[in-house]
Amino acid sequence: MATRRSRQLFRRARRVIPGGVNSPVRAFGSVGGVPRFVDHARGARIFDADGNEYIDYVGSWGPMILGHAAPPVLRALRAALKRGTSFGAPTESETHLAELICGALPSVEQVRMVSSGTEATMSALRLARAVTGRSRILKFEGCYHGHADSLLVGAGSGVATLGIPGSPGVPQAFTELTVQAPFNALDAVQGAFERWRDEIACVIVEPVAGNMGMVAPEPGFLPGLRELCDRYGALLIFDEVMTGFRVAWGGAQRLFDVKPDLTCLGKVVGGGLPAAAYGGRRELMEQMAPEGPVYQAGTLSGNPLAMAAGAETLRELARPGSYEKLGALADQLATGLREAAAEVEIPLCSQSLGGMFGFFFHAGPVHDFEQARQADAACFQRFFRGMLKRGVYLAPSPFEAGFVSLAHRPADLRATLAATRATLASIARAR
Ligand code: KE4
Repeated sequence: MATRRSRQLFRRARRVIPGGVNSPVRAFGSVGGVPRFVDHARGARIFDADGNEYIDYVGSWGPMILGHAAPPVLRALRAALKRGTSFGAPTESETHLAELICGALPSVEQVRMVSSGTEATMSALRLARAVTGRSRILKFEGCYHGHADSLLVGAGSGVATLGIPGSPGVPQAFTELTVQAPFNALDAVQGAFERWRDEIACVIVEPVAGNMGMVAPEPGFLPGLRELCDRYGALLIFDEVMTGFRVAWGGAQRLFDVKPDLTCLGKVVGGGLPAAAYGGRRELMEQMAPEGPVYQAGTLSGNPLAMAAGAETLRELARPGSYEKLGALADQLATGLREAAAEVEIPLCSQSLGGMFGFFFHAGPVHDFEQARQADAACFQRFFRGMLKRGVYLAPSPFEAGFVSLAHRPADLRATLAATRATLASIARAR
């Protein structure tokens, strides 16, 4: 497979951009090789600078749920472009997208638009601390909520532990207020509340974890978090930046019938443009400036182009049958991966929910980050590179989820599963 042009572009990029990328995972650090510089994309496929074509399961890390360059979204963007690109003043398009979000999510009466998932979670944490008057937050090991300082904590142990900086530049003082527990470990959360009772402002969780690979909540985990937060007066924050409008129209909160106090959204709600949001009950959101005292602001918050792309994406997703189709595609992929691995006796477990899927080179089950880390990273790397060579573009890290779109066709799935069988067979032969 030719990669000469990507290689040249990567060398040139590294001279002026750290690591040659504007987000670390894109550099292929976990899988090696040359990151493919994308020239263009359409539907379920991306085309790189060397003219190679790939069936895409990254979808820009979730936003491209309709497929790339979806005609309705391009039409909406062309119409918005004619009116200008950014005003720093309110527009009806922001209210329209906010109405769509509030109509879809049972727990959201008001929502504030921001420009990234990091901003959404950072603001939700500030609001939770403000309304409770408490400073500690509890998050889960392996869950990623963007790169705000208090959320960049290193991996903990098997019990609830005080966060340690997960990156240079994050002061110890910022992470000491972050308690970390294993995902799915309700007992560890209970223990944390018993230890730090009325100090914990909120629990923030990816209701379906997608940043340690895909790990589903165990039965009772999410309702248990709801009950513990109610018992100890803490807020429950669902970080649905990835799961919102991805696993179901109303997100994971509707799928699992658990109402968080605050919800963070991103990715799909921007339709491929920079937009994210956080929202919840009116009594909470009214605390946000200018109505209330809690400050948060953003030059490009509610950008009209992003609002147009987001609203059109949700309008298309609202059509009957969208989530049945997404679910069937992701399920077919997860099942095919499992069956292909079993044929050559390579340990692999996989799962899917709505339009997202995940797999581990691990016999399974995987319930938390500790188990996710035991998966065979070398096998993942060989699999990723074999699939890339065969024209299938997966997330370049074992600790990510995969995404299908409404543009993926049965032929794409057939080609993907053929590439899967060929790649796994070559891995098995090399063992
Ligand atoms: P952004 O700041 O990247 O828009 O959103 C941060 C974020 C928050 N919450 C969840 C659950 C997320 O998954 C993310 C970002 N996801 C990663 C990939 N898993 C984005 C890709 C990247 O970092 O380049």
